[in-house]
Amino acid sequence: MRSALASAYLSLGSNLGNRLQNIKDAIQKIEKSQKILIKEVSSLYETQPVGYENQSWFLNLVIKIETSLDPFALLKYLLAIEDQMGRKRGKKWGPRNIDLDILFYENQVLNSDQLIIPHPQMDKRRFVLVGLAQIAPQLLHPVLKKNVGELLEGCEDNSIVRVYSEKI
Ligand code: PH2
Ligand code: MG
Ligand code: MG
Repeated sequence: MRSALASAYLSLGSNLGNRLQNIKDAIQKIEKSQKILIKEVSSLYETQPVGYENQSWFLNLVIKIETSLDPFALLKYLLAIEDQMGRKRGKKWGPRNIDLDILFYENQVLNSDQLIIPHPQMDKRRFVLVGLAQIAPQLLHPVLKKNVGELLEGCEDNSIVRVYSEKI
């Protein structure tokens, strides 16, 4: 018997180098895994940097996946893609050619040194919530007990998020 697949949502971002190609390459590498299926892809957004403002604008999108990997194995796979793509780890919240973050994994709540799920900043980041609300407005945040649409409505981050292309 095949074991059940888990649904998860990932945030992809890039603000260094060829941003569009970086996002495309990352999606291709994610798709290559036998253990991950991409189910939905949001529009691609161009977004004002949040946290550390003195850097280039990002391209961001959100994808829904199904996977047989547990959260830690998924994280390991995503970090390996970042490494393969030559990601240099510099300033926290600073420029990066590719960033692959786990937003949700089923309705699991996980607090470890390596990985926090749901992503601890997601409700404070318009660039995450806009893409996520596009593909999963009803999805419930298991800690905040609000759905993604409600989180977006209540989001105090007013940084600019504009559609860059409807389809990647
Ligand atoms: N990522 C960060 C910090 N700030 N701002 C935008 N607009 N998009 C990002 O992906 C982003 C950010 C750290 O991961
Ligand atoms: Mg990040
Ligand atoms: Mg990251």
